[in-house]
Amino acid sequence: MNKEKKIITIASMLKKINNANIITHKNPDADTLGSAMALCLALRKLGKCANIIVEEEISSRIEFLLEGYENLNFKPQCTISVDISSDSLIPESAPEKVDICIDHHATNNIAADYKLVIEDAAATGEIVFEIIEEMGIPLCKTMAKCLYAAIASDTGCFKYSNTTKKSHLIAAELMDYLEDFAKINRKMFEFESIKDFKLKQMVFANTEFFYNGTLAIAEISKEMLDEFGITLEQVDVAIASELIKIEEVKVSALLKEKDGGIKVSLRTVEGYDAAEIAAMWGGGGHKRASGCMFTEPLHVARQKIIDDLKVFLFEGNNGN
Ligand SMILES: [Mn+2]
Repeated sequence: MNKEKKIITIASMLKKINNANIITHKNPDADTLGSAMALCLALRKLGKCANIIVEEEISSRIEFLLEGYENLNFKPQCTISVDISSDSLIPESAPEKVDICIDHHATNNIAADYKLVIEDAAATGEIVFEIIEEMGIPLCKTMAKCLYAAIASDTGCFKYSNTTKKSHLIAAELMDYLEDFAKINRKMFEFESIKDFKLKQMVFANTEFFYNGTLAIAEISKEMLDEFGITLEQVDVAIASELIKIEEVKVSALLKEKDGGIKVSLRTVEGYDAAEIAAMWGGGGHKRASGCMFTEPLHVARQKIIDDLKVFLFEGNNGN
C-alpha cells in the first residue's frame, strides 16, 4: 500500500472509532506530546472522547504543549500510540494492547493491529498533520502549535538532515494558525535556567574524547543531579546534541545514571548510523539520534561503549 493510501485508510479508521486513549513514549519529547495533543483535539472535534496518556515528568521546555488540556471520563475502546518505536517505551499505565500505531522510526517493532510507520517523515507530527487533513478537520491554533513544535523538535528547528521539503511545506501551512512561532522555538531550544547552565558546564568540563577525538563521552551521575537539585527528566536534552557539534566528533554518547541502570543518548554525523549503534546494546532510534539502556554501573557501561565503538570508529559504518 502506498503512503497516501495508508493515510486514507487510517483516517477512515479513526473516523469510525468511538473513543481512544492516545499513548506517548516514555521520557516524552515534543514530537510524541505534540502529535498526541493534536490528534486528541482532532478526535474531540469529531465528537469522540479522547485522552492522552503521558508518563514520566515532562521537561519544562515542552510543558506549554499541554496547556488547557483536561482528561475526559470514558471507558477507552481503542489505544493509539504516537511516536513510540518499541514496546519498552510504552507507558506502564497504558493498556497492554496497541490497536493503532502511528510512527516514523525505522526501528519500530510495536505489535499493533494496524501500523502506519512512515520512515521518511521527519516527525510523527508530519504524519498526524496529514491524517488530520485527510479527515477534513480544520486546524485550530492549539493543534497548529502542537504539530509545529513536534516537527521543529525532531528536525532540530529545521536544521537536521531529516528535514525535507515536506517538513517546510507543512510548517508553512501551520504558520497561518500560529500566533508566535519564534516564541515556541525560544521555549524549546534557547531558554535555560542557571541550574541547567551550571550542570551543562560540569558535563562539558568532564567530557572525554577517544580515537583521535571521533568519540565523545559525557556523563551525568546521580551525584551531579543531586548537587543541582535536578531530576533526570529535567535534564536538558540539548546537552546530548551539543556534543556532536564538535568538529572532530563522529559519535557522541551521553550517559545518564538513573535508578536501575544507565540511559544513553547517542548522536552521530553522516556515515555513522546511530540506530545501528544503539541496536548493538538493545536500543534503537533514528540515523542521527538514538538511545539505549544499560543495567550495569556507570563506569562499566562507559567502558563497554568505548570498547564496542572501536570497530565502528576505525572502519566507519556504511550506514548513512
Ligand atoms: Mn519523533
